[in-house]
This record gives sequence, structure tokens and C-alpha cells, in this order.
Amino acid sequence: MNNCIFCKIVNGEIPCSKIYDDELVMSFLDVNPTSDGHLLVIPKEHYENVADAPEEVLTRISKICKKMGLLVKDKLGASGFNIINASGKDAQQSVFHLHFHVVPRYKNDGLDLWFHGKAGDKEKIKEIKKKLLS
Ligand code: DGP
Repeated sequence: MNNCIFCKIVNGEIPCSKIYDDELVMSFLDVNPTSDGHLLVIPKEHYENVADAPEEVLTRISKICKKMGLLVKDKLGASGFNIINASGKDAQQSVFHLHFHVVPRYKNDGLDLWFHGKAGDKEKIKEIKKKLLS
């Protein structure tokens, strides 16, 4: 893909702090880290997001996300990690080359990356279920 920043990273046209590389997948440090060791895991082929990526690519990415999560626990002393993906502009995706964030978490790191949902309307949930199963 012309002009895709992550394709340029894959092709070595722009530098990155590479941590993992195989024939399908790469992982490198995010330039705008949310925590120490924040990594991105991407396919080498260009896919826009989860919606257009083949299942075998997603399977490999998920294995490497686990590997990277275990790496930050082992090497950086993270006590946990979040694996986060944005698929689509309205889901806050900003780089349109599929990627998963592996965000290391540390005891008392003060980050709050989780949902703060409130109890949903039961009728609406029923309607949505009907639509999804229709
Ligand atoms: P998202 O909102 O999920 O599309 O996040 C894209 C991430 O990509 C964001 O955390 C910053 C990171 N990023 C953007 N450009 C570069 C780059 O050139 N190099 C690296 N290492 N990360 C980048």
C-alpha cells in the first residue's frame, strides 16, 4: 500500500524499534506509548483492520500478542497487559493497517483503559439480540 506508514515500517523505509519478526507478523514499540513497553503487533501484508483480515492472519497475530504479553511480563516486570484493537474510524482507529496494541500494565500504574458501562435497558437488549440473530 502506498503511503501506509506501517507498510513503510515493514519494508524498512522508516525505522522502528522492532521486537519480533517472522514471515507473517511483526511487533515493534509504539512511538506514542501509553505505558512502558507498549507494543504494536501487525501483519506484514496490508489489511485495513479485523474486518478484512483472513482468519489465519488473525490467528497468528493473536499468538504473537500472547508472546509479547509474556515478554513484557518477563523482561519489564509488567504484572498484566491489555490487548486492544480499533477496527474502523468510529472505533478510534487512526492508522489503517491492521494492528493490535499490547499495553503492559504495572501495579498502581494509574491507567484506566477499561469500560464504564451502566446497566442497559432490558427491552433494548432483547431487540438487539433479535436483530443479531435474524
Ligand atoms: P490506533 O489508534 O489503534 O490506530 O493507533 C495507532 C498507533 O500507532 C498509535 O498508538 C501511534 C502508533 N504509531 C503511529 N505512527 C507510528 C510510527 O511511525 N511508528 C510507530 N512505532 N508507531 C506509530
